[in-house]
Amino acid sequence: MFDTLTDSFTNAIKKIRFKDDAKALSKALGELKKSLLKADVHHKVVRELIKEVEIETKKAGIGKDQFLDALRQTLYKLLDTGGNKGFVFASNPPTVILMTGLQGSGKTTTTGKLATYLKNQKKKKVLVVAADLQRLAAVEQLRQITSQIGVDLYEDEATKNPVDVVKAALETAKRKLYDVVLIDTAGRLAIDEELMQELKEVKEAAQPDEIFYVADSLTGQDAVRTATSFKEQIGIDGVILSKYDGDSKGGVALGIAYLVQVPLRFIGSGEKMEDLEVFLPDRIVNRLMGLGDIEGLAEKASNVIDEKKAKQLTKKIKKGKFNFNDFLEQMEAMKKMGSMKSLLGMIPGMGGMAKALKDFDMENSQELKHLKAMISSMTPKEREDPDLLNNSRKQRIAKGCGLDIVEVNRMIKQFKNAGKMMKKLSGKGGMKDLQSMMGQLGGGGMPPGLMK
Ligand SMILES: Nc1nc2c(ncn2[C@@H]2O[C@H](COP(=O)(O)OP(=O)(O)O)[C@@H](O)[C@H]2O)c(=O)[nH]1
Ligand SMILES: [Mg+2]
Repeated sequence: MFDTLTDSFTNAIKKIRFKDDAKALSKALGELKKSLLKADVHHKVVRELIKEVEIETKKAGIGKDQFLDALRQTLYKLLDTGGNKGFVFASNPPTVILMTGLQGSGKTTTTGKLATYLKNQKKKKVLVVAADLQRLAAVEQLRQITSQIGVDLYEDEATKNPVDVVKAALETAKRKLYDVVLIDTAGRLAIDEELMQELKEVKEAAQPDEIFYVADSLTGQDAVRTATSFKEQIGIDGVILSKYDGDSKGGVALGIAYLVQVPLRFIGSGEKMEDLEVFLPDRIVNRLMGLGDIEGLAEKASNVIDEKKAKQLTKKIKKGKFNFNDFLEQMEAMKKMGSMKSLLGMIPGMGGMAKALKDFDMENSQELKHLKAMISSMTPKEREDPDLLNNSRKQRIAKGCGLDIVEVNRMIKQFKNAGKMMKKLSGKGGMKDLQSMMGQLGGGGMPPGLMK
Protein backbone atom coordinates (compact mmCIF):
# COMPACT_ATOMS: atom_id res chain seq x y z
CA MET A 1 0.00 0.00 0.00
CA PHE A 2 2.01 2.95 1.22
CA ASP A 3 5.36 1.15 1.28
CA THR A 4 7.06 3.00 -1.53
CA LEU A 5 5.88 6.39 -0.31
CA THR A 6 6.88 5.66 3.25
CA ASP A 7 10.31 4.54 2.04
CA SER A 8 10.64 7.82 0.13
CA PHE A 9 10.01 9.82 3.25
CA THR A 10 12.13 7.80 5.64
CA ASN A 11 15.06 7.78 3.21
CA ALA A 12 14.86 11.54 2.82
CA ILE A 13 14.66 11.97 6.58
CA LYS A 14 17.82 9.92 7.05
CA LYS A 15 19.75 12.28 4.80
CA ILE A 16 19.44 15.10 7.27
CA ARG A 17 22.02 14.59 9.96
CA PHE A 18 23.26 17.88 11.22
CA LYS A 19 21.73 21.09 12.32
CA ASP A 20 21.89 24.13 10.05
CA ASP A 21 23.22 22.20 7.17
CA ALA A 22 21.79 23.67 4.00
CA LYS A 23 23.58 21.07 1.91
CA ALA A 24 21.93 18.26 3.85
CA LEU A 25 18.54 19.85 3.29
CA SER A 26 18.98 20.16 -0.44
CA LYS A 27 20.23 16.56 -0.57
CA ALA A 28 17.20 15.38 1.36
CA LEU A 29 14.85 17.36 -0.86
CA GLY A 30 16.51 15.98 -3.98
CA GLU A 31 16.17 12.46 -2.67
CA LEU A 32 12.54 13.05 -1.79
CA LYS A 33 11.75 14.47 -5.21
CA LYS A 34 13.35 11.57 -7.04
CA SER A 35 11.60 8.90 -5.04
CA LEU A 36 8.20 10.60 -5.11
CA LEU A 37 8.30 10.74 -8.88
CA LYS A 38 9.28 7.09 -8.89
CA ALA A 39 6.29 6.33 -6.68
CA ASP A 40 4.00 7.77 -9.36
CA VAL A 41 3.17 10.96 -7.53
CA HIS A 42 2.00 13.57 -10.04
CA HIS A 43 4.78 16.03 -10.89
CA LYS A 44 2.64 19.02 -9.88
CA VAL A 45 2.13 17.50 -6.45
CA VAL A 46 5.84 16.76 -6.10
CA ARG A 47 6.77 20.31 -7.03
CA GLU A 48 4.30 21.76 -4.53
CA LEU A 49 5.42 19.42 -1.77
CA ILE A 50 9.15 20.07 -2.24
CA LYS A 51 8.61 23.81 -2.40
CA GLU A 52 6.52 23.88 0.79
CA VAL A 53 8.84 21.60 2.76
CA GLU A 54 11.83 23.72 1.81
CA ILE A 55 10.15 26.98 2.80
CA GLU A 56 8.82 25.63 6.07
CA THR A 57 12.07 23.92 7.08
CA LYS A 58 14.10 27.05 6.42
CA LYS A 59 11.60 29.14 8.33
CA ALA A 60 12.03 26.98 11.42
CA GLY A 61 15.80 26.54 11.06
CA ILE A 62 17.26 23.52 9.31
CA GLY A 63 17.32 20.31 11.31
CA LYS A 64 15.81 16.88 11.41
CA ASP A 65 12.87 17.81 13.60
CA GLN A 66 12.10 20.89 11.56
CA PHE A 67 12.24 18.89 8.38
CA LEU A 68 9.91 16.27 9.84
CA ASP A 69 7.46 18.88 11.02
CA ALA A 70 7.49 20.61 7.66
CA LEU A 71 6.96 17.34 5.85
CA ARG A 72 4.12 16.35 8.13
CA GLN A 73 2.40 19.72 7.79
CA THR A 74 2.79 19.80 4.03
CA LEU A 75 1.47 16.28 3.57
CA TYR A 76 -1.49 17.15 5.72
CA LYS A 77 -2.14 20.30 3.70
CA LEU A 78 -2.02 18.36 0.45
CA LEU A 79 -4.31 15.61 1.67
CA ASP A 80 -6.83 17.72 3.52
CA THR A 81 -9.04 19.36 0.93
CA GLY A 82 -11.72 20.39 3.39
CA GLY A 83 -15.14 18.83 2.93
CA ASN A 84 -16.42 15.74 4.67
CA LYS A 85 -14.20 13.00 6.07
CA GLY A 86 -15.04 9.31 6.35
CA PHE A 87 -18.75 8.58 6.23
CA VAL A 88 -21.10 11.41 7.14
CA PHE A 89 -24.72 10.77 8.05
CA ALA A 90 -27.49 13.12 6.95
CA SER A 91 -29.43 14.80 9.73
CA ASN A 92 -32.59 13.23 8.34
CA PRO A 93 -32.27 9.53 7.60
CA PRO A 94 -31.96 7.80 5.28
CA THR A 95 -28.54 9.03 4.14
CA VAL A 96 -28.57 8.49 0.39
CA ILE A 97 -25.28 7.80 -1.39
CA LEU A 98 -24.82 7.49 -5.13
CA MET A 99 -21.90 5.27 -6.12
CA THR A 100 -20.41 6.26 -9.46
CA GLY A 101 -17.40 5.37 -11.57
CA LEU A 102 -16.23 3.67 -14.72
CA GLN A 103 -17.00 0.03 -15.45
CA GLY A 104 -14.69 -2.29 -13.56
CA SER A 105 -13.48 0.41 -11.21
CA GLY A 106 -14.88 -1.47 -8.23
CA LYS A 107 -18.24 0.26 -7.62
CA THR A 108 -20.21 -2.85 -6.83
CA THR A 109 -17.52 -4.37 -4.62
CA THR A 110 -17.01 -1.06 -2.84
CA THR A 111 -20.77 -0.71 -2.32
CA GLY A 112 -20.65 -4.07 -0.53
CA LYS A 113 -17.64 -2.98 1.52
CA LEU A 114 -19.28 0.27 2.55
CA ALA A 115 -22.44 -1.62 3.54
CA THR A 116 -20.29 -3.99 5.63
CA TYR A 117 -18.54 -1.06 7.30
CA LEU A 118 -21.83 0.72 8.07
CA LYS A 119 -23.47 -2.43 9.36
CA ASN A 120 -20.62 -3.74 11.51
CA GLN A 121 -18.91 -0.62 12.75
CA LYS A 122 -21.69 1.95 12.73
CA LYS A 123 -24.52 -0.48 13.52
CA LYS A 124 -26.71 0.96 10.76
CA LYS A 125 -29.59 -0.53 8.81
CA VAL A 126 -28.45 -0.40 5.20
CA LEU A 127 -30.36 -0.84 1.94
CA VAL A 128 -28.35 -1.49 -1.21
CA VAL A 129 -30.03 -0.58 -4.49
CA ALA A 130 -29.26 -2.36 -7.76
CA ALA A 131 -29.42 0.49 -10.26
CA ASP A 132 -26.89 -0.92 -12.70
CA LEU A 133 -29.27 -2.37 -15.28
CA GLN A 134 -26.72 -2.27 -18.09
CA ARG A 135 -24.63 -5.30 -17.39
CA LEU A 136 -26.48 -8.60 -17.40
CA ALA A 137 -24.80 -10.06 -14.35
CA ALA A 138 -24.75 -6.84 -12.32
CA VAL A 139 -27.87 -7.54 -10.26
CA GLU A 140 -26.81 -11.12 -9.61
CA GLN A 141 -23.38 -9.90 -8.42
CA LEU A 142 -25.06 -7.60 -5.90
CA ARG A 143 -27.39 -10.40 -4.81
CA GLN A 144 -24.41 -12.56 -3.94
CA ILE A 145 -22.57 -9.76 -2.14
CA THR A 146 -25.55 -8.59 -0.08
CA SER A 147 -26.57 -12.09 0.94
CA GLN A 148 -22.99 -12.83 1.95
CA ILE A 149 -22.80 -9.77 4.21
CA GLY A 150 -26.39 -9.96 5.40
CA VAL A 151 -27.59 -6.61 4.07
CA ASP A 152 -30.90 -5.97 2.29
CA LEU A 153 -31.03 -5.44 -1.46
CA TYR A 154 -33.63 -3.55 -3.45
CA GLU A 155 -33.90 -4.92 -6.96
CA ASP A 156 -36.48 -5.00 -9.72
CA GLU A 157 -35.52 -6.90 -12.80
CA ALA A 158 -38.85 -6.17 -14.45
CA THR A 159 -37.69 -2.70 -15.42
CA LYS A 160 -34.69 -1.52 -17.40
CA ASN A 161 -35.02 2.01 -16.08
CA PRO A 162 -32.72 2.81 -13.14
CA VAL A 163 -34.77 5.93 -12.32
CA ASP A 164 -37.83 3.81 -11.56
CA VAL A 165 -35.77 1.46 -9.41
CA VAL A 166 -34.25 4.32 -7.44
CA LYS A 167 -37.59 6.02 -6.81
CA ALA A 168 -39.23 2.83 -5.58
CA ALA A 169 -36.18 1.94 -3.47
CA LEU A 170 -36.25 5.30 -1.72
CA GLU A 171 -39.91 4.88 -0.87
CA THR A 172 -39.16 1.49 0.62
CA ALA A 173 -36.22 2.92 2.56
CA LYS A 174 -38.35 5.65 4.10
CA ARG A 175 -41.22 3.33 4.92
CA LYS A 176 -39.00 0.68 6.48
CA LEU A 177 -36.79 3.19 8.28
CA TYR A 178 -33.43 2.39 6.76
CA ASP A 179 -30.51 4.52 7.98
CA VAL A 180 -28.50 4.44 4.77
CA VAL A 181 -29.28 3.81 1.10
CA LEU A 182 -26.35 2.91 -1.16
CA ILE A 183 -27.14 3.11 -4.87
CA ASP A 184 -24.88 1.09 -7.18
CA THR A 185 -24.98 2.57 -10.67
CA ALA A 186 -23.89 1.45 -14.13
CA GLY A 187 -20.50 2.41 -15.49
CA ARG A 188 -18.99 2.53 -18.95
CA LEU A 189 -15.53 1.68 -20.18
CA ALA A 190 -14.90 5.35 -20.78
CA ILE A 191 -16.74 8.54 -20.07
CA ASP A 192 -19.47 9.03 -22.65
CA GLU A 193 -22.50 11.21 -23.19
CA GLU A 194 -24.99 8.40 -22.57
CA LEU A 195 -23.50 7.49 -19.20
CA MET A 196 -23.48 11.07 -17.99
CA GLN A 197 -27.10 11.51 -19.08
CA GLU A 198 -28.20 8.39 -17.22
CA LEU A 199 -26.30 9.46 -14.10
CA LYS A 200 -27.83 12.91 -14.21
CA GLU A 201 -31.30 11.38 -14.30
CA VAL A 202 -30.52 8.95 -11.48
CA LYS A 203 -29.07 11.81 -9.46
CA GLU A 204 -32.20 13.88 -10.02
CA ALA A 205 -34.39 10.99 -8.85
CA ALA A 206 -32.22 10.03 -5.89
CA GLN A 207 -31.41 13.51 -4.57
CA PRO A 208 -28.37 11.96 -2.89
CA ASP A 209 -26.74 13.45 0.18
CA GLU A 210 -23.41 12.62 -1.35
CA ILE A 211 -21.99 11.25 -4.58
CA PHE A 212 -18.95 8.99 -4.26
CA TYR A 213 -16.64 8.40 -7.17
CA VAL A 214 -14.87 5.04 -7.13
CA ALA A 215 -11.46 5.37 -8.79
CA ASP A 216 -9.27 2.42 -9.72
CA SER A 217 -5.78 3.16 -8.37
CA LEU A 218 -4.26 0.90 -10.97
CA THR A 219 -5.21 3.40 -13.66
CA GLY A 220 -2.70 5.84 -12.14
CA GLN A 221 -2.95 9.42 -13.34
CA ASP A 222 -6.00 8.46 -15.42
CA ALA A 223 -7.88 8.17 -12.14
CA VAL A 224 -7.18 11.85 -11.53
CA ARG A 225 -8.44 12.77 -15.00
CA THR A 226 -11.68 10.78 -14.86
CA ALA A 227 -12.45 11.91 -11.32
CA THR A 228 -12.04 15.51 -12.46
CA SER A 229 -14.36 14.89 -15.37
CA PHE A 230 -17.04 13.34 -13.12
CA LYS A 231 -16.64 16.25 -10.73
CA GLU A 232 -17.27 18.75 -13.51
CA GLN A 233 -20.19 16.91 -15.10
CA ILE A 234 -22.05 15.26 -12.23
CA GLY A 235 -20.51 16.78 -9.14
CA ILE A 236 -18.80 14.43 -6.69
CA ASP A 237 -18.38 14.80 -2.93
CA GLY A 238 -15.81 12.16 -2.26
CA VAL A 239 -13.44 9.73 -3.91
CA ILE A 240 -12.93 6.11 -2.92
CA LEU A 241 -9.67 4.71 -4.21
CA SER A 242 -10.13 1.01 -4.98
CA LYS A 243 -7.52 -1.70 -5.56
CA TYR A 244 -4.91 0.15 -3.56
CA ASP A 245 -3.54 -3.22 -2.51
CA GLY A 246 -2.44 -3.83 -6.08
CA ASP A 247 -0.78 -0.47 -6.48
CA SER A 248 2.66 -0.94 -5.02
CA LYS A 249 3.68 2.63 -5.66
CA GLY A 250 0.73 4.37 -4.08
CA GLY A 251 1.45 7.88 -5.31
CA VAL A 252 -1.98 8.33 -6.82
CA ALA A 253 -3.50 8.90 -3.37
CA LEU A 254 -1.53 12.11 -2.97
CA GLY A 255 -2.64 13.33 -6.39
CA ILE A 256 -6.35 12.67 -6.05
CA ALA A 257 -6.86 14.99 -3.13
CA TYR A 258 -4.64 17.80 -4.31
CA LEU A 259 -5.41 17.78 -8.03
CA VAL A 260 -9.11 16.92 -7.97
CA GLN A 261 -9.78 18.93 -4.82
CA VAL A 262 -12.31 16.42 -3.57
CA PRO A 263 -11.67 14.60 -0.31
CA LEU A 264 -10.47 11.03 -0.46
CA ARG A 265 -12.91 9.25 1.86
CA PHE A 266 -12.03 5.56 1.81
CA ILE A 267 -9.42 3.24 0.41
CA GLY A 268 -10.15 -0.26 -0.89
CA SER A 269 -7.33 -2.57 0.04
CA GLY A 270 -8.36 -6.03 -1.13
CA GLU A 271 -11.11 -8.16 -2.57
CA LYS A 272 -12.70 -9.10 0.73
CA MET A 273 -15.68 -7.21 2.12
CA GLU A 274 -13.66 -6.11 5.17
CA ASP A 275 -10.93 -4.56 3.04
CA LEU A 276 -12.01 -0.93 3.26
CA GLU A 277 -10.22 1.72 5.28
CA VAL A 278 -11.44 5.14 6.28
CA PHE A 279 -9.14 7.77 4.85
CA LEU A 280 -8.40 10.38 7.47
CA PRO A 281 -5.57 12.75 6.48
CA ASP A 282 -3.83 12.86 9.86
CA ARG A 283 -3.81 9.10 10.22
CA ILE A 284 -2.54 8.62 6.70
CA VAL A 285 0.21 11.18 7.24
CA ASN A 286 1.37 9.16 10.24
CA ARG A 287 1.43 6.01 8.21
CA LEU A 288 3.23 7.69 5.34
CA MET A 289 5.90 8.80 7.75
CA GLY A 290 6.30 5.32 9.16
CA LEU A 291 4.50 6.13 12.38
CA GLY A 292 1.72 3.60 12.04
CA ASP A 293 -2.00 3.90 12.49
CA ILE A 294 -3.11 2.36 15.75
CA GLU A 295 -6.68 3.59 15.49
CA GLY A 296 -7.04 2.19 12.00
CA LEU A 297 -5.71 -1.13 13.20
CA ALA A 298 -8.15 -1.23 16.08
CA GLU A 299 -10.99 -0.44 13.70
CA LYS A 300 -9.96 -3.14 11.31
CA ALA A 301 -9.67 -5.60 14.13
CA SER A 302 -13.05 -4.71 15.57
CA ASN A 303 -14.58 -5.63 12.25
CA VAL A 304 -13.65 -9.27 12.68
CA ILE A 305 -12.94 -9.75 16.35
CA ASP A 306 -15.58 -10.18 18.97
CA GLU A 307 -15.07 -7.36 21.47
CA LYS A 308 -15.82 -9.53 24.48
CA LYS A 309 -13.37 -12.16 23.31
CA ALA A 310 -10.74 -9.51 22.67
CA LYS A 311 -11.06 -8.29 26.26
CA GLN A 312 -10.80 -11.81 27.64
CA LEU A 313 -7.73 -12.35 25.53
CA THR A 314 -6.04 -9.18 26.78
CA LYS A 315 -6.66 -10.33 30.33
CA LYS A 316 -5.16 -13.73 29.62
CA ILE A 317 -2.11 -12.20 27.97
CA LYS A 318 -1.59 -9.90 30.93
CA LYS A 319 -1.66 -12.85 33.28
CA GLY A 320 0.71 -14.81 31.05
CA LYS A 321 -2.00 -17.38 30.40
CA PHE A 322 -2.08 -17.29 26.62
CA ASN A 323 -2.57 -20.89 25.49
CA PHE A 324 -2.64 -22.96 22.31
CA ASN A 325 -6.39 -22.60 21.83
CA ASP A 326 -6.08 -18.83 21.96
CA PHE A 327 -3.34 -19.08 19.44
CA LEU A 328 -5.46 -21.05 16.97
CA GLU A 329 -8.30 -18.58 17.39
CA GLN A 330 -5.98 -15.65 16.74
CA MET A 331 -4.70 -17.30 13.61
CA GLU A 332 -8.22 -17.59 12.24
CA ALA A 333 -8.98 -13.97 13.11
CA MET A 334 -5.75 -12.79 11.48
CA LYS A 335 -6.68 -14.58 8.32
CA LYS A 336 -9.97 -12.74 8.24
CA MET A 337 -8.28 -9.42 8.88
CA GLY A 338 -6.21 -9.55 5.73
CA SER A 339 -2.59 -9.98 5.07
CA MET A 340 -0.03 -9.73 7.86
CA LYS A 341 1.79 -7.18 5.83
CA SER A 342 -0.97 -4.62 5.65
CA LEU A 343 -1.63 -5.08 9.35
CA LEU A 344 1.99 -4.65 10.38
CA GLY A 345 2.21 -1.45 8.37
CA MET A 346 -0.41 -0.01 10.67
CA ILE A 347 1.57 -0.71 13.83
CA PRO A 348 3.91 2.14 14.76
CA GLY A 349 7.47 1.33 13.86
CA MET A 350 6.60 -1.95 12.23
CA GLY A 351 6.53 -0.66 8.66
CA GLY A 352 9.96 -2.12 7.96
CA MET A 353 9.05 -5.45 9.44
CA ALA A 354 6.06 -5.52 7.12
CA LYS A 355 8.41 -5.47 4.20
CA ALA A 356 10.31 -8.46 5.52
CA LEU A 357 7.04 -10.32 5.70
CA LYS A 358 6.02 -9.33 2.22
CA ASP A 359 5.77 -12.88 0.99
CA PHE A 360 4.74 -14.48 4.21
CA ASP A 361 1.78 -16.61 3.27
CA MET A 362 -0.29 -17.56 6.26
CA GLU A 363 -2.24 -20.30 4.51
CA ASN A 364 0.85 -22.05 3.21
CA SER A 365 3.57 -21.37 5.74
CA GLN A 366 5.39 -24.60 6.61
CA GLU A 367 6.08 -23.36 10.13
CA LEU A 368 2.43 -22.64 10.82
CA LYS A 369 1.36 -25.95 9.31
CA HIS A 370 3.72 -27.75 11.70
CA LEU A 371 2.51 -25.69 14.60
CA LYS A 372 -1.09 -26.51 13.80
CA ALA A 373 -0.28 -30.20 13.41
CA MET A 374 1.45 -30.14 16.76
CA ILE A 375 -1.45 -28.43 18.49
CA SER A 376 -3.94 -30.87 17.02
CA SER A 377 -1.94 -33.74 18.55
CA MET A 378 -2.40 -32.29 22.01
CA THR A 379 -5.12 -33.22 24.45
CA PRO A 380 -7.64 -30.48 25.27
CA LYS A 381 -5.98 -30.04 28.67
CA GLU A 382 -2.55 -29.58 27.15
CA ARG A 383 -3.91 -26.96 24.80
CA GLU A 384 -5.33 -25.05 27.73
CA ASP A 385 -2.16 -25.27 29.78
CA PRO A 386 1.20 -25.29 27.99
CA ASP A 387 2.94 -25.87 31.34
CA LEU A 388 1.64 -29.45 31.42
CA LEU A 389 3.97 -30.40 28.60
CA ASN A 390 6.63 -32.59 30.17
CA ASN A 391 9.03 -34.83 28.27
CA SER A 392 6.80 -37.87 27.94
CA ARG A 393 3.91 -35.74 26.73
CA LYS A 394 6.16 -34.05 24.22
CA GLN A 395 7.33 -37.48 22.94
CA ARG A 396 3.73 -38.56 22.46
CA ILE A 397 2.84 -35.33 20.64
CA ALA A 398 5.87 -35.62 18.36
CA LYS A 399 4.78 -39.11 17.36
CA GLY A 400 1.20 -37.96 16.89
CA CYS A 401 2.05 -35.17 14.48
CA GLY A 402 4.93 -36.92 12.78
CA LEU A 403 7.50 -34.29 13.72
CA ASP A 404 10.90 -34.64 15.24
CA ILE A 405 11.04 -34.16 19.02
CA VAL A 406 13.66 -31.44 18.52
CA GLU A 407 11.21 -29.58 16.31
CA VAL A 408 8.40 -29.96 18.86
CA ASN A 409 10.63 -28.71 21.66
CA ARG A 410 11.68 -25.73 19.62
CA MET A 411 8.11 -24.75 18.76
CA ILE A 412 6.90 -25.07 22.32
CA LYS A 413 9.78 -22.97 23.56
CA GLN A 414 9.06 -20.36 20.92
CA PHE A 415 5.42 -20.34 21.85
CA LYS A 416 6.22 -19.78 25.51
CA ASN A 417 8.64 -16.99 24.67
CA ALA A 418 6.00 -15.32 22.52
CA GLY A 419 3.58 -15.50 25.42
CA LYS A 420 6.13 -13.85 27.71
CA MET A 421 6.81 -11.11 25.20
CA MET A 422 3.12 -10.41 24.74
CA LYS A 423 2.71 -10.18 28.48
CA LYS A 424 5.51 -7.66 28.63
CA LEU A 425 4.14 -5.63 25.74
CA SER A 426 0.67 -5.53 27.19
CA GLY A 427 2.00 -3.70 30.25
CA LYS A 428 2.60 0.02 30.58
CA GLY A 429 5.05 1.39 28.06
CA GLY A 430 4.80 -1.85 26.14
CA MET A 431 4.64 -0.19 22.76
CA LYS A 432 7.81 1.71 23.50
CA ASP A 433 9.64 -1.52 24.28
CA LEU A 434 8.48 -2.91 21.00
CA GLN A 435 9.56 0.15 19.11
CA SER A 436 13.00 0.25 20.63
CA MET A 437 13.35 -3.43 19.90
CA MET A 438 12.45 -2.79 16.29
CA GLY A 439 14.84 0.13 16.23
CA GLN A 440 17.65 -2.14 17.37
CA LEU A 441 16.88 -4.53 14.58
CA GLY A 442 17.90 -1.68 12.34
CA GLY A 443 16.46 -0.21 9.22
CA GLY A 444 12.99 -1.37 10.00
CA GLY A 445 12.19 0.73 13.01
CA MET A 446 11.09 4.26 13.40
CA PRO A 447 13.31 6.89 11.91
CA PRO A 448 15.49 8.15 14.76
CA GLY A 449 14.17 11.36 16.18
CA LEU A 450 10.58 10.22 15.77
CA MET A 451 10.64 8.16 18.92
CA LYS A 452 9.24 10.36 21.57
N1 LIG B 1 -7.63 -6.43 -5.22
C1 LIG B 1 -8.71 -5.68 -5.24
N2 LIG B 1 -9.69 -5.94 -6.13
C2 LIG B 1 -10.78 -5.17 -6.13
C3 LIG B 1 -10.95 -4.10 -5.21
N3 LIG B 1 -12.14 -3.52 -5.46
C4 LIG B 1 -12.69 -4.21 -6.48
N4 LIG B 1 -11.88 -5.21 -6.90
C5 LIG B 1 -12.09 -6.16 -8.01
O1 LIG B 1 -12.27 -5.43 -9.22
C6 LIG B 1 -13.16 -6.10 -10.08
C7 LIG B 1 -14.27 -5.16 -10.58
O2 LIG B 1 -15.07 -4.79 -9.47
P1 LIG B 1 -16.62 -4.42 -9.56
O3 LIG B 1 -17.04 -4.06 -8.19
O4 LIG B 1 -17.40 -5.48 -10.25
O5 LIG B 1 -16.55 -3.12 -10.49
P2 LIG B 1 -17.73 -2.23 -11.08
O6 LIG B 1 -17.85 -2.61 -12.54
O7 LIG B 1 -17.26 -0.81 -10.96
O8 LIG B 1 -18.97 -2.50 -10.31
C8 LIG B 1 -13.68 -7.28 -9.31
O9 LIG B 1 -12.99 -8.42 -9.72
C9 LIG B 1 -13.35 -6.96 -7.86
O10 LIG B 1 -13.14 -8.13 -7.10
C10 LIG B 1 -9.88 -3.84 -4.26
O11 LIG B 1 -9.92 -2.92 -3.44
N5 LIG B 1 -8.80 -4.66 -4.33
MG1 LIG C 1 -20.83 -3.01 -10.92
